[in-house]
Amino acid sequence: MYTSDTIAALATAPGEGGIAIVRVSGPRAEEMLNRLIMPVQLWESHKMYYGHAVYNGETLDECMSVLFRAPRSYTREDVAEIHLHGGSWAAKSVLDALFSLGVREADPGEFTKRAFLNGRIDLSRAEAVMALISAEGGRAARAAIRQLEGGVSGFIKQAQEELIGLLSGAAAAIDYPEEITMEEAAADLEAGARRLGDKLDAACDERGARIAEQGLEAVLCGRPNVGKSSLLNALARQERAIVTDIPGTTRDIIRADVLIDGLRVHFADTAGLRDEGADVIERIGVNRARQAIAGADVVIVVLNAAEALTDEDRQLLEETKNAPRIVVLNQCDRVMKLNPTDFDRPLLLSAKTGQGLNDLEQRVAFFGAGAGESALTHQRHIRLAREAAQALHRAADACANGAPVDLAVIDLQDALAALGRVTGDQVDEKLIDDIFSRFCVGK
Ligand SMILES: Nc1nc2c(ncn2[C@@H]2O[C@H](COP(=O)(O)OP(=O)(O)OP(=O)(O)O)[C@@H](O)[C@H]2O)c(=O)[nH]1
Ligand SMILES: [Mg+2]
Repeated sequence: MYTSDTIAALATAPGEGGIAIVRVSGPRAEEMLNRLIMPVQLWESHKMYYGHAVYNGETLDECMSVLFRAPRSYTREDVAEIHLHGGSWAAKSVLDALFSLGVREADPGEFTKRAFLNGRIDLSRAEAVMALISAEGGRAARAAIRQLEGGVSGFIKQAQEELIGLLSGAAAAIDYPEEITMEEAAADLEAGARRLGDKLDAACDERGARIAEQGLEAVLCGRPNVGKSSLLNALARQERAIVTDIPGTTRDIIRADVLIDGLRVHFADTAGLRDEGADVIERIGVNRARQAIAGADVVIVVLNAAEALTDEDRQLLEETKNAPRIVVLNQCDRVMKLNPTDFDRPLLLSAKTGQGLNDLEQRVAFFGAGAGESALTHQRHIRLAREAAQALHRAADACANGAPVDLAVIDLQDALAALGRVTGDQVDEKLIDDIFSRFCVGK
């Protein structure tokens, strides 16, 4: 067990709140309860006791206290929690009392760091704790919870096992040349390394990770007056953008964030695309619109169903034909001039009546489907998994080019070391400190 002193910190968010929890971890946790909590208890593990926090004869607060005896605690050390009334005064005075009794103030992330050093969680789970604290959308939280439950560790462990299998196959060929020929060994190694490299590459889908963590960028575009701003307002359920019947109303990019089935979608309304008749400001807006289209995860091409196609419409359809896109025939509450069969899976919609709005949301969400569900979502994991995949592909290439198996073995060992760094089987202290210092105090 990692030996340590006794630390304490506020475990709940600072400021006003229903309760404030002071957490103590280390060999002196029980002693601290005995010194501060009245009446004195036998402190049966995992049981809440009612009492008062008293120090130097002064009652600091009424409280509920609990002792989690090692190893059945968050850090695997003895952990005491004192639940006080919210607001900062009671918690601060209890913490001050603890510090004056020789308990040290915890560093950011130190509780979780102890959990890691005592082997209760691995590094990827520790990072998940941090991701969960800062997760915003439902999907980011789910990815973090999956990581916390060991989904990432499980995946990496399985990859490590496959790698060890490949390594022992190669070792067998080197040690027992009469049992297995080098050609056979090289062929097996090549196939196995390639397969595992591809699998790791697939798990490093950065787009999926980014969408799960930061949300999906959806850009509304089209020529002036087709109803882009009306559509943005309908999606946002509030009047974000100015709507008029004057072409060229929107100049700047207007954003609205919407949560669709737990996926955060950032909708952007843009200036109507036209080359002629636009003043300087509108032309700048049109340039911004083009940039937004280029960077979008999904482009929503808005057409006016009640008017015939114009050259601008045709140009936009041509420009976006290879992009992830949805073609919307808006204003379908009016007499239709456009024929839906002329378009690729068009969506009939009316920003005015709301018809088709749900379908649009579902179609948009589809572009984020699966994002972060199976993939690695953490930048550090992605970097290491990619490093491992590259080493595996190098090993496969070496085998394919007839290089000796020993050479491929070196690459396989590199891959194994990279995977080991994901879960912390092989980590240096600096990295551990870096990771835990990004936590907040009390976690
Ligand atoms: N009947 C009907 N009118 C609509 C619909 N959507 C928009 N409009 C009208 O069309 C006009 C233009 O709407 P906007 O939302 O400002 O169009 P826009 O594409 O943002 O236009 P620009 O900002 O100029 O590029 C307004 O008068 C809207 O009320 C719709 O679905 N049905
Ligand atoms: Mg507009």
